[in-house]
Amino acid sequence: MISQSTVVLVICSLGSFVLGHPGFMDLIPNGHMVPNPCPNNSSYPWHGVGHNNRTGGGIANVFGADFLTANMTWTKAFCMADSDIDGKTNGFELGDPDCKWVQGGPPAGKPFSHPGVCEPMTSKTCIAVNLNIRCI
Ligand SMILES: *[C@@H]1O[C@H](CO)[C@@H](O)[C@H](O)[C@H]1NC(C)=O
Ligand SMILES: *[C@@H]1O[C@H](CO)[C@@H](O)[C@H](O)[C@H]1NC(C)=O
Ligand SMILES: *[C@@H]1O[C@H](CO)[C@@H](O)[C@H](O)[C@H]1NC(C)=O
Ligand SMILES: *[C@@H]1O[C@H](CO)[C@@H](O)[C@H](O)[C@H]1NC(C)=O
Ligand SMILES: [Ca+2]
Repeated sequence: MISQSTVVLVICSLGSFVLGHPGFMDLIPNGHMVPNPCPNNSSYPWHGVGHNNRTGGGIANVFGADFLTANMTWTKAFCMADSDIDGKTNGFELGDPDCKWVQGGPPAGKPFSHPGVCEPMTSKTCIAVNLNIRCI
């Protein structure tokens, strides 16, 4: 028999979903220090990398959706993709431009920008891509 607390635990685990979760941040290069491209609170990293606001929760952003498609694995294809269609690959934005990073190892460089928020945010293309992004 499945206890009520087990059910609650499972639901909570599903609720934490994509990349707001410390475990998920370890699955991408520089996952704990992705820069916040928003004008307000720009000194706080965007810990919910796969989400629409920097603290995470809710539905996935474009990068979070691609992360799920890649089975939460930093594959060459996922690294080379440009999830937020701002002309920079996910690997470039996260400091792994040559897609060499292996989980647990040091990334080639520092994170450059956000792979799930099209930048510059004020450009016409980006405003359309970033419709669900919330600056907080
Ligand atoms: C961030 O997004 C989540 C999911 O939509 C929401 O629950 C949370 O309230 C948002 N945070 C803020 C500060 O708006
Ligand atoms: C993800 O896993 C599914 C099911 O095992 C598999 O069919 C699919 O090819 C995998 N995708 C990638 C990108 O590895
Ligand atoms: C954060 O900045 C965005 C974009 O300038 C603005 O729309 C939003 O209202 C700001 N949020 C807060 C809480 O100041
Ligand atoms: C900045 O973040 C802090 C801490 O999360 C929050 O209390 C504050 O309201 C935020 N300010 C803006 C302008 O979003
Ligand atoms: Ca990009």
